[in-house]
Amino acid sequence: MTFHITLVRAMEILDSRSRPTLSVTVGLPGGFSAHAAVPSGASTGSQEAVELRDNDPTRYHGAGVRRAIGHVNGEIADALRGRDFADQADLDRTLTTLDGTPNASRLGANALVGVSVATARAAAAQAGTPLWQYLSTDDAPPLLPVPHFNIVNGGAHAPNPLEFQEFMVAPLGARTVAEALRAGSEIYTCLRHRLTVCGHSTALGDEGGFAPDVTEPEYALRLLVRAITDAGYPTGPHGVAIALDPAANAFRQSEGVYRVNGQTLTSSDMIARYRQMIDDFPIWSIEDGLAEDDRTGWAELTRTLGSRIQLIGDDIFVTNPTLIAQAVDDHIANAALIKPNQIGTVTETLRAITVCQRAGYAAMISHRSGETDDTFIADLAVGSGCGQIKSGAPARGERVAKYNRLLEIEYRHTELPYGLGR
Ligand code: 2PG
Ligand code: MG
Repeated sequence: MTFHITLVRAMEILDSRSRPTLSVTVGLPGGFSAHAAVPSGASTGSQEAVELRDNDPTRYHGAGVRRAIGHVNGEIADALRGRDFADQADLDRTLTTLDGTPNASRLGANALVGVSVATARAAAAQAGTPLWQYLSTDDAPPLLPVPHFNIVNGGAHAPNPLEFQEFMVAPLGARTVAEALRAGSEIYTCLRHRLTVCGHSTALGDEGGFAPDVTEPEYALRLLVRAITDAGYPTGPHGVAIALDPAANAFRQSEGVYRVNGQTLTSSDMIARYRQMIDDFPIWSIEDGLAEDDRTGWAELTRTLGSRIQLIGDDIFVTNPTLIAQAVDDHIANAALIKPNQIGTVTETLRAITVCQRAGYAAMISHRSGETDDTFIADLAVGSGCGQIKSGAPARGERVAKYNRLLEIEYRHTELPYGLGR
């Protein structure tokens, strides 16, 4: 699918946390132009591709992105405009070669991913292909993914004392995206009611989930189970299951030592705690249960719980195909979180998913805690056939935009199956 680029342009816009980010426009002949807006994380892995910020304290407290924008409008536009590309991989190779660093630190991963995603969208439009189809590979057939709704927020995403970052509900038993969204919304509403009844705040965290002033993760899990049953859904693999992202980097004290709810815990203590949680609650997936530098703990976690639940690596893998392949060799985790801006281009993102699929690892497509109304990850989830997506609560425009895009794809392409696909 060859294409010729006529226009590359970026401007500074705001994300959902009121921080600047890039909106990139790419134009192709025949009036085919498309935009992409770039997300931004708060709980980041140390090996993520570099998000370029201006660090100019006189604008946006240093968070401006004019340097990255300058790179798009200058060096990147000069290299791409007027050129033909054989396909997305060709374009992305040009971008990473131009940057010349292993972690996109010269031009900025925020600059590269914006150009890469906007080009994918424009090229798909020019070819008359839905974006999800443009992104599909030979490794898995397209599939409508199971949404994971983050309805209780803690950690780096909320000012409450809860160390665990994300408590998600996943309607595994739903038959369609529409059914799953309805379940997520009804449970969210029941949780709001339950929090009010219990005297907790219904303030929201960065991903639209509630951020009650609770500290004990088990207490939050009890609230979730109550909300699921209040909404009339069975819990578990045939109903609504729970997925956690403790994001353990953030409550790691030192290597292999963690602090949760006032207790100091070793990696083995954490694993025992997770095992008890799995026994007591309908948990089907845990992401970043241990910190990225705790590889011994991760191996033990995988040996102990890997046959019972999904164990996702986020901060430890940062969507990096090489790091995922290394983890497969080391028997660490059995799934990876996939965030395009952690690695920098669409092609590298697809490669990370392919590494997972060929190794028998699952993959979950993910938003960032700082988001825009961009819906690229919905198409990526469908096209890659990975069967799972998380985009925050079933509330707040920037979260719901992705879920609504899934609904639209489902409505237009009734032939697409829904589910985990495994
Ligand atoms: C995570 C993400 C998204 P952030 O840890 O999985 O939920 O958070 O974007 O802050 O890294
Ligand atoms: Mg995470």
